[in-house]
Amino acid sequence: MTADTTPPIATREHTVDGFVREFLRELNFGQGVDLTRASANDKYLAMARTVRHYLMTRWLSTLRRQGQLQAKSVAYLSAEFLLGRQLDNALLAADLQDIVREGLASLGIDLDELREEEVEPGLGNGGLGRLAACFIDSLATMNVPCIGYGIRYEYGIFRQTFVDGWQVEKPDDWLRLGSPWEFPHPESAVTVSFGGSVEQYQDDDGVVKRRWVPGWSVQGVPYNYMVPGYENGRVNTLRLWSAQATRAFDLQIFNAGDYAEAVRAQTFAENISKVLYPEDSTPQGKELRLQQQYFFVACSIKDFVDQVLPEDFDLHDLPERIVFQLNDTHPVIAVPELMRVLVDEKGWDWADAWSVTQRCFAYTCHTLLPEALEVWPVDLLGRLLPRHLEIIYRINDEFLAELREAYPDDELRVRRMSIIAEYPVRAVRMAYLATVAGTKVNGVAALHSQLLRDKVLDDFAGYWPDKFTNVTNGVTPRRFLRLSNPGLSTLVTEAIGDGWVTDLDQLRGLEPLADDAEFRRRFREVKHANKLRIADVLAHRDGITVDPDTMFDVMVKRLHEYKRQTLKLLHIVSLYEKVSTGKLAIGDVTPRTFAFGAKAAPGYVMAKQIIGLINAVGATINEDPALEGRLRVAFPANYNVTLAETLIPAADLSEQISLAGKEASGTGNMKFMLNGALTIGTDDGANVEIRELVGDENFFLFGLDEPQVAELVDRGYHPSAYYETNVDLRHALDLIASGAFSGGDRTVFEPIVSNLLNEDRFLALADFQAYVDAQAKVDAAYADPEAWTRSAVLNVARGGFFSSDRSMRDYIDRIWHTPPVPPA
Ligand code: T68
Repeated sequence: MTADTTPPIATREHTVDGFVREFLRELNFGQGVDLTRASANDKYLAMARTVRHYLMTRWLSTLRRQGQLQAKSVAYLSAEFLLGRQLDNALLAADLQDIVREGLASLGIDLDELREEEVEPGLGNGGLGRLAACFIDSLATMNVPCIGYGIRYEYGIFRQTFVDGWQVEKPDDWLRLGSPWEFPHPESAVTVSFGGSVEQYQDDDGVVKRRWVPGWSVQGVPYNYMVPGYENGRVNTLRLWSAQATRAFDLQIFNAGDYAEAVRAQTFAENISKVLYPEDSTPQGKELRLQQQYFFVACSIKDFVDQVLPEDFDLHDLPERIVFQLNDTHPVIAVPELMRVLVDEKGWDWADAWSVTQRCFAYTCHTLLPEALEVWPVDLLGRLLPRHLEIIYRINDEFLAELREAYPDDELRVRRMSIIAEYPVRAVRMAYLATVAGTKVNGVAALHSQLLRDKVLDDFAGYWPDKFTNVTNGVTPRRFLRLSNPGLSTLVTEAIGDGWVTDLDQLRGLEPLADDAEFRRRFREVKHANKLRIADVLAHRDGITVDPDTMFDVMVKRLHEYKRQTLKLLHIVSLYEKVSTGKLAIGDVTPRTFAFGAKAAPGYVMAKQIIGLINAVGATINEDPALEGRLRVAFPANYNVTLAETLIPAADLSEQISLAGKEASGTGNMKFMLNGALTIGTDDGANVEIRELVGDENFFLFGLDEPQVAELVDRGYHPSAYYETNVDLRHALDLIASGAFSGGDRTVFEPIVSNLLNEDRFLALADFQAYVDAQAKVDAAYADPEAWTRSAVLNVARGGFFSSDRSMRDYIDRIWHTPPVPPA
């Protein structure tokens, strides 16, 4: 018998007493306070650290096993991970919810109160960042090796406040009270360089080569986060990088006696990971942003090659060991970086390096808006990353040569496909670089992928038809059903067992219950309880009162013209106008609470105007005694993941009303469906698939479809024609223009009105009547609670497809080919 030399890993006692002992130890020895003097934050931190201990054994053994097996992994490269609060998810994964609640209660502490202490890490703007968080949750739950790589922003997405109804941004200093979920590893810091120049030299064999002589460097310090699978013993890793000044840099300047300059240099370096750019879908082309992008991918590649892989690993086998998934174009500079590492640092020849690189990357596109496709002017890129620009030029030269062979008589096409744009300035088109370098390119919903192939990247799809694929987005059922909607979770589990938590297709088992009156009664009871819950949150968090006996009509998403919050607003204003002029009896209005949640990018003037208008209309309606109990607008500030978790389960109606052909997918739409809301929506993004699954009779479709939009725009769109011919629309717009919502001042919202009348890029006026008609159908349907509930139950039952576990299966089958690795 050979002795087992593997060192043991500590475990924890899964009992109430065991937990209490650990908790008190953390409180006393970790926080340095005793229970009687502990603040809520002390208790929260101690509890969080105790909970993470319970996941530690699994984390260490996951890492150990991966070290032994060297199984193929996914490296998910994303500038954003919008994680949301961590505590509940950790409790769920470790199956500790009851133990912790009971243990804390025995000490006179209420778990729910401590949960409120957690500040969510808002390290993302919206859908793209939240998708990344759902994906890593699913991979851990499905036992797939994955490492998430991103940036540890010191300030996440800004905290939104309203002053007189206008958005005012406040910094999100989420780290202020301590961050118990992260594990810093300064000893594993890596160095990343920028600037300088490229020089020619001869290697030992006399071959002329080029190499980068950088101008300055920073350090990337890794902070590790646990990504626990659901009750499966696996804990994957999310590694976020924080920028710091290099010690060498510091010392040099310190030694030169310039203390102030040394401190300035330090601040300069730390700026790189200081703040998340709050622009969603509109890249600004700022130098600091490119610094962030290069910073985190260079850290990640270095980390993977030098620290994760075993020392003797042959990099020719890299494509068998890793796939770098590019979450949009933000990490695409990783492509020339890997080439630089292989060619310049490892001394490979170009063709070998390109062959390996091409097999290591895959690219997900998240947009259709032309203005959202990132391009970097060559001036800027060449100044910051001169060697990378050379490498990009060479990739492009070889690609264009290949194209000229394929299309000898079509130089126009060759130029269209160039990675380098010539106009308005010479610039690198990052989406093209990603498409050329990736094994696969995917869109995020069926319609989106189709439009990518047919419109945005049509030349590429013609050249490489097999490169293009679709993976429809999904959301994690752990966070967005099991945790966020305990009432519905319990009801579902009682009906079909709890297998749905990891196999969401099992929700199909609920279909027959849509016809069961008792089940429907209980379903309504849950919805009502969820409304009471959000009413309580809104009262305490925002001082907003809402009536749980009204229909909850909810539109939550980033404020963007293409998403058409204005269309929703026109509907509300029109209703208000009709009631206040007596054209519509208040008794005939379905009582509704219109809930909004939306942040506008700080520099997006029109979006901020629209926020002002929503609040102004809301104030007018909410103050009107005639509308009391009938119409109400609730616009809580600072919509974030935490608020979503209570608001979505309370919704009756989900607003998904973007102009067809503009929303890549949407994921909020899926969360609403799974929580039993009916959708009013256009034929856009994943709405198309939602409607196919749930059936026309359980979905309120309206508006132009994508081909109709294209045709109308081609013909020449004139919004004023709709204003002139549609009385209701005219009255609504006139009411806004009259100053009725701005104390009589006609100038305040004039830009919105004139934009709609003269430009209306997203065809809100064209879809207005169809939208109002669909809302009338909503009213009629809601008037029959039994039929409505039946539809709501069917929405839940048919929503299983939208689990991010399914998305992950699709990525694995179509792109990654990374089999699961079950625990030992
Ligand atoms: C969203 N994109 C899509 N972008 O709009 C949405 N952009 O349809 C889709 O469901 C979601 O991605 C997930 O695929 C974004 O969220 C950004 O947040 C973003 C951030 C920085 C720069 C550009």
